[in-house]
Amino acid sequence: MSHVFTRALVRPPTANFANGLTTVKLGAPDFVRASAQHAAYCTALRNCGLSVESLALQPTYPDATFVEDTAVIVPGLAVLTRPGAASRLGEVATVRDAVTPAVGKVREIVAPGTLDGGDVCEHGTHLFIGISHRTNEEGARQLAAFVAEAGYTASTIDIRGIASILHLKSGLVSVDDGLLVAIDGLASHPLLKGSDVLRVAPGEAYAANCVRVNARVLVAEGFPRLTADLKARGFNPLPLAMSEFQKMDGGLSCLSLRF
Ligand code: CIR
Repeated sequence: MSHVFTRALVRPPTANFANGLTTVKLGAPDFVRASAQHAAYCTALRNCGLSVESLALQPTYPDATFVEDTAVIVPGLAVLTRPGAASRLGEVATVRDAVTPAVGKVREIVAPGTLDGGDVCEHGTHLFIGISHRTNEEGARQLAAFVAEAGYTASTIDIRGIASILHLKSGLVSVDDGLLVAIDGLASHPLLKGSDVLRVAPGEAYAANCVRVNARVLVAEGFPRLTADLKARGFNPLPLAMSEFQKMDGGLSCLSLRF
């Protein structure tokens, strides 16, 4: 069983969205198209049964649309992060204001810890935490200690040698307690031994960042093999256009906090 989600926090992109951080060379995103893709994403979440709350626009932080990086939410506990990119540190404050009334207990990663929510792959009651160029060992240690209070275990996966992904969840996601989706570089990781892993075809690596939301699995549009493989395993994929967010190193999961 995966969680039943009832709510999502999102933040629409701002007109200066193209000024955010990116490592991919896919050209500048188009703001109008990004806004339309974001609106369609919100509609998809609503169609999955979630009430969607939009946080105020934050033009000072062009990456603030990637709200997932600012908090890790498990039932009854929200852990506010300390993003690893200095330009994103200021995004957390408004998320604090939104999650505090919504989730019973709030904790916070503090210096010298850094952690991006995109590095956290929740699989049942276990968290795989990516050690990346954004998330450090100390951030992972703090998160593991906090979620232990909520009955979660945690382990770390070092992704610093995998140049193709920014965050762990760019390459490893859980669609169900019984199934992980992973890129080649992660599928054989010793910590995944014994788990059922659906390997994403090398040409479809971007699609690995799919998101289970209640009865559906949101998948990036244009990746037919993963969509077909998910269907073959009994899931119900919902393809969404993501081109403009992909240009900024963002995937489907980063655009919302679901709880
Ligand atoms: C960044 O580099 O921080 C943003 N441009 C993209 C963040 C993507 N977030 C995610 O995968 N969770």
